[in-house]
Amino acid sequence: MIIKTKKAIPSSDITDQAVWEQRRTFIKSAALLGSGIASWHISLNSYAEDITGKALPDVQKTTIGNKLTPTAFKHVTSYNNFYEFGVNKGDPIENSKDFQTRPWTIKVSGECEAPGEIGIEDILAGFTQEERIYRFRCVEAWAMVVPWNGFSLGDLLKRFKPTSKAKYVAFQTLNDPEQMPGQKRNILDWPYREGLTIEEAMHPLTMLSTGLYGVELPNQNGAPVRLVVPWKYGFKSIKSIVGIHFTDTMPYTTWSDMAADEYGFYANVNPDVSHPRWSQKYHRQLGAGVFARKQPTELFNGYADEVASLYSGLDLKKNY
Ligand SMILES: Nc1nc2c(c(=O)[nH]1)N[C@H]1C(S)=C(S)[C@@H](COP(=O)(O)O)O[C@H]1N2
Ligand SMILES: [Mo]
Repeated sequence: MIIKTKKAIPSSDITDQAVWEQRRTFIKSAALLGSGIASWHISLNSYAEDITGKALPDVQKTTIGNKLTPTAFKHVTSYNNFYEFGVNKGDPIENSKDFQTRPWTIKVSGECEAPGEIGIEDILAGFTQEERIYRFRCVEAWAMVVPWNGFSLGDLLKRFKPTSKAKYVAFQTLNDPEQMPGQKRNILDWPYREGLTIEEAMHPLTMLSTGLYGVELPNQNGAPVRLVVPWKYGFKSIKSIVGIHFTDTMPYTTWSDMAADEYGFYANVNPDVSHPRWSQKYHRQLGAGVFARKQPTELFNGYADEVASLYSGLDLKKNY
């Protein structure tokens, strides 16, 4: 009689609940894997799907990076580092929704003949917005390919006429704890600050970005204006900039001050210099999925032909 009853019970009921759940998970992930491959294939052509935001007027297409396949917009705009809005990758998109980026002014000061200010409207109207597809590599070993919109930082800097004493350029993010809840916590020495040598700042690849994928920068990506330095680790690409200062001494930078053994001033992408807690030899492409193979990271993130000459004579293992 017991045997008879058992036979009558559907298999789902006699299967131990955990085993059942496990099997369902397996079936689900097998299905996901299948669809993952399919959507990866589609995403080669449709990275631009789901783009939301205010279109930038007159973005000039360029050939820079036109052989690279951009990462999907949704990944680039939902997996962020922007500690002013929280320390988890999913925090900035949630916590920056109400961030006010108008009016916005960048103050330019220090070793220059024409210090002054420039408003975001003049930045948008006064400089040709180009599309440049750049690789972007974070210290945490994730990478992405982004069609950034903007122009060479040097074109803006020249207007303020830096003097021969301007050996470095320092940058500063907005300091506004009311709008940036992360700044109410003592996690970094606010405001976020970064710096470049004047040669790096004037290099034509170094970009002041006002948008991505043809739309104005989403708040979580550093609206309304941020730096993009494609051969350096992501933390050099400071967001929501309000201050630019020319100086003759190497400026204070937030991360290298906080953990000098982990983050250097130069921070050039270098597979041969490990972060103390992990190797930098490989990276994973954002959105490629957990089954995707790691890819080897290149010196200067693949931009050695363009920028290696900036560092001739510099020991890149010491000066990381
Ligand atoms: N002001 C500010 N800028 C910042 C950061 C930050 O926390 N605050 N994070 C940096 C780091 S560590 C990275 S990897 C990039 C991430 O840029 P993304 O979110 O557009 O990918 O922004 C950089 N710029
Ligand atoms: Mo980063």
